[in-house]
Amino acid sequence: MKIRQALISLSNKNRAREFAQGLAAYGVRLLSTGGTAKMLRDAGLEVTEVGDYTGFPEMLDGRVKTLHPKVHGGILARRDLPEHLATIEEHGIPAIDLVCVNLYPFRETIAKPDVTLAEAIENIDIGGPAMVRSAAKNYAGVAVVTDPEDYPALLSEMASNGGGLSAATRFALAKKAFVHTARYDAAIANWLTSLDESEQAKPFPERLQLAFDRGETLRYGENPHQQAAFYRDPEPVAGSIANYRQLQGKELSYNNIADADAAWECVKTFDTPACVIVKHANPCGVAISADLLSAYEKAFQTDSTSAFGGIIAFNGTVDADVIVAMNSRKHFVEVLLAPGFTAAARELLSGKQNLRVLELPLAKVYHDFEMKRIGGGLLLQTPDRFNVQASDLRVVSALVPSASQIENLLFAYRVAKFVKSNAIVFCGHGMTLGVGAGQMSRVDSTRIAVSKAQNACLELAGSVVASDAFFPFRDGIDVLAAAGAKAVIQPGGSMRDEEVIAAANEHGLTMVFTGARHFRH
Ligand code: 93A
Repeated sequence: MKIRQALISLSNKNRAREFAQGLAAYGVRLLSTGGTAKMLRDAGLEVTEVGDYTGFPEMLDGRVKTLHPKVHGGILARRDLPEHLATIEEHGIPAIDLVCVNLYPFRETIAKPDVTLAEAIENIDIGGPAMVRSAAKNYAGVAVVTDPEDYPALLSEMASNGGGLSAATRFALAKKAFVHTARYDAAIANWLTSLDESEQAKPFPERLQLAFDRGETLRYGENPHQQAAFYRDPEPVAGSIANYRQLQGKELSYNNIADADAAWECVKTFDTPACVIVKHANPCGVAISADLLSAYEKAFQTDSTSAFGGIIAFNGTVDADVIVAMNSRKHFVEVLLAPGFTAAARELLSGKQNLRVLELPLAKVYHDFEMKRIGGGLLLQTPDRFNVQASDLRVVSALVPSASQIENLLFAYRVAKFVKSNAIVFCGHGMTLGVGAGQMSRVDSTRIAVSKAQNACLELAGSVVASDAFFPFRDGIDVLAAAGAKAVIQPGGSMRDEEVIAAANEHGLTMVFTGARHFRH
């Protein structure tokens, strides 16, 4: 289908000049609204203004520009129905074969801190979505372009296709167009319903905008009999797992992505070189060190059995030494992720074709909310942004922690944040020594953490321990003291804090409270 006439009406005019020039080069006649027409004319293109075309000027401060039968008739007429073609002919309506529109910037407008309701209302585009929807409905005969990113590919398709676009391309454009208008309307509805009686936008969660892009269909979900897909944020925040670039390896599975996310969020929290090994969403080895190689060696040591088939994340550029160390341990890894890999590391990795290697930019930016699907709805919450600092600590025991104990306590508590509750994490020398995760009782988590350290032949004498929530009884303290721990970090706040602190003093432990817990379910 050769494109003869196009209507271009854009708020975001980026790259529009090149696109219009490309269209004009194929002999396409250009129609445009005021601002867009001026921009194109200034670029030396021949353009007809919609007002001149319809015989009606733009009116009501631009509220009515393109809402006219000569526009919508030209878009909506079915090209395969002789009656339709006769009707537009009778009314002197030429067909419009391509519609290139993007809408008034409603989202950008409401993002401004001092936005008024009146300003937001004026930024509700009416004519633009009408044209987009008309053209998308009639994709059988019309191409609808809503994304400037698509301009170059469309021009090159026209070049190889006699100035036309294929049916498959038009259908793909139509799907994208309906996503565009649906999201636009959702933004309006969400924002308006978030306003209270005095027209002030209420904070989260009322102000939430739920909108995701359908991304990859995954082979299956957590289990092979479950279907799954990855829906992405329209603009994933910097530093999120959704920004990965897969350098090699098999297709990512649902569990791979979930675990990679857990590992990535954990490794992101550290400012020094760090390595995190995750298995079933729980860290089974975390370490910080002077370099990534020794961070890896320490993290692997924590629980080499569980590390098998794990996901490994680094917060720096991975070099060949790290890969050699992994190879020498015959460490089978599902996914390896880092902000960068040296050429030599890439070379070594290319020998392991199945290993999934992801490169993604590191940034300490966090998403705006988390959600969990439950029967009949969604539970939403802001993320756990608490990242313990030395100034948060309150010493509650008779003994005061040393500087090195404080460093290890902070490390342990930062790791505990990423361990499923109940979480007990033994640490020393900037590494995890034993991790107890996901138990229904805290004392069981403590016992598991101790036995894991013993299995790995790791010394717990002098270690520090983090607990993601308060100890409800002294029993956990008795277990960790018997194992050799010397310092404990926990939020505090139990009815039996007195009893727990007394137990710490009795065992010669130092204990600090953080004041904020890290439940993770
Ligand atoms: O106010 S509108 O809803 N009424 C219309 O009839 C109309 N037609 C196109 N807004 C309308 N547009 C929008 O104008 C387009 O969606 C586009 O965002 C903008 C382009 O205007 P200009 O070319 O004057 O910069």
